[in-house]
Amino acid sequence: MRIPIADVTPETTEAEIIGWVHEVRDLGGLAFYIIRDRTGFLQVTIVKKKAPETVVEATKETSRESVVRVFGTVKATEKAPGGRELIPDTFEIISKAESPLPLDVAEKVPAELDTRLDNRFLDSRRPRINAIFQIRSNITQSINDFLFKEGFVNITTPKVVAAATEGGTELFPIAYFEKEAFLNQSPQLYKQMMMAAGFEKVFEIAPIFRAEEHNTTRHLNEATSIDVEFSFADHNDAMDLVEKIVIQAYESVSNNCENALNTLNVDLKVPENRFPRITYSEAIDIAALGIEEDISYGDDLSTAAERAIGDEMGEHYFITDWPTSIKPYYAMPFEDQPEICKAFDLMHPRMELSSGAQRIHQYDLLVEQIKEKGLSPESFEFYLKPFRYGMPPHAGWGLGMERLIMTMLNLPNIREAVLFPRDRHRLVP
Ligand code: AMO
Repeated sequence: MRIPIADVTPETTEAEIIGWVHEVRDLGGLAFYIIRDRTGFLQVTIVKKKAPETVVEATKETSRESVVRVFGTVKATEKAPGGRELIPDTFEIISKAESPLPLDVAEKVPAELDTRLDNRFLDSRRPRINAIFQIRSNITQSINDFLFKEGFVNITTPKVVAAATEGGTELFPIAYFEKEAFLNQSPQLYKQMMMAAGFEKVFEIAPIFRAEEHNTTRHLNEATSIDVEFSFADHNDAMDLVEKIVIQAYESVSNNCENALNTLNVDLKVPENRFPRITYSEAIDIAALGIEEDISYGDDLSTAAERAIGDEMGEHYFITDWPTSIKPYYAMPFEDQPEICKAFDLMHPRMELSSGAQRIHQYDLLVEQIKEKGLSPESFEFYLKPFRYGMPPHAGWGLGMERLIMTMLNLPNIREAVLFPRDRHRLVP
């Protein structure tokens, strides 16, 4: 019976393992085969004079990254990884790998990101890459668990839609019979509609599509958004919740992914319990001191501005009190000062992680704001209708999964946090 490699200890007497041939070192009379499965490595040691003929014959045929089944006696030894080696009685090639390999899984030969992404199935065999996706899986699980425990209802909203939510320029048009349709930029309108549907607390972790023109290290054309919307809540409640979610994601990874973090050489620091909150106007002042280009009140924050503020803050922080003019139509203006609104961004020193707001729940005000942005209320009819029949006050946010992972693990490129990234030039695999 096959056992995982991590379960083979120096005290084990016999073991059958199945795994990939990670490395071969043939010294003539003596050969070492390092076998890898997702739990670890095991050295198979073959003394050719002593080993069964069938074992020696099979190893002659074996190439790196072939899948093999090995059965034999386990011996404790200081010299092998994990303090044990396997002396085989049988050695069977289950699936032979062609040579040369398109990518060196053992990482002796470095590979460009493009080559790695072209061969993602091989790239992900590398323990370092595999570790990223084990951590990603843990984050997904912990966020789901947390939100379910808090009473949130998981929803699934359409990804083929008729209208833009976040602005018209970043839309992907698609062929949808005789109609004009788009890939959804955000579940924004649908999650808000679910407040009128009485769910009170909803969340969705799903793809969003953005036709970003530029190829950057922090934008994807298909990203994963963690979206939350809840009723009888304001922007402060929404900030408290996203802060909690981020901290508990760090805690979960810190508590459950020790091996993966070690493999990645990441010394994870769980953030402090409260993230500082600065206003947009304070953020502009900090940026103005730190960057060469001109920046003034009412401008969006450029990458350079975000970096300058991030350097100054040095930890996660919120930017609050944004000008109403540069936030989406659905953000609630302050009652006493309508030129600023109850929107916020959650920032990591490297980049924005999340945007959110208390939303406008009054029909007339919402129509006014849609018009103010130069959009036509008619194209939002399906969204506006629920606001006419009892819409509770509500708030929410969208948190970028890949950016959360990228900043947590200090990855240089957002593509590292996605199995099959979609960017301007990449549609396959
Ligand atoms: P926003 O457009 O700021 O807000 O998106 C929310 C978060 O999603 C992530 N994100 C991306 N990540 C990678 N590549 C992209 N192209 C990309 N675009 C967005 C970011 C960002 O902070 N409807 C609002 C949210 C809300 O108010 O609930 C929205 O979509 O981490």
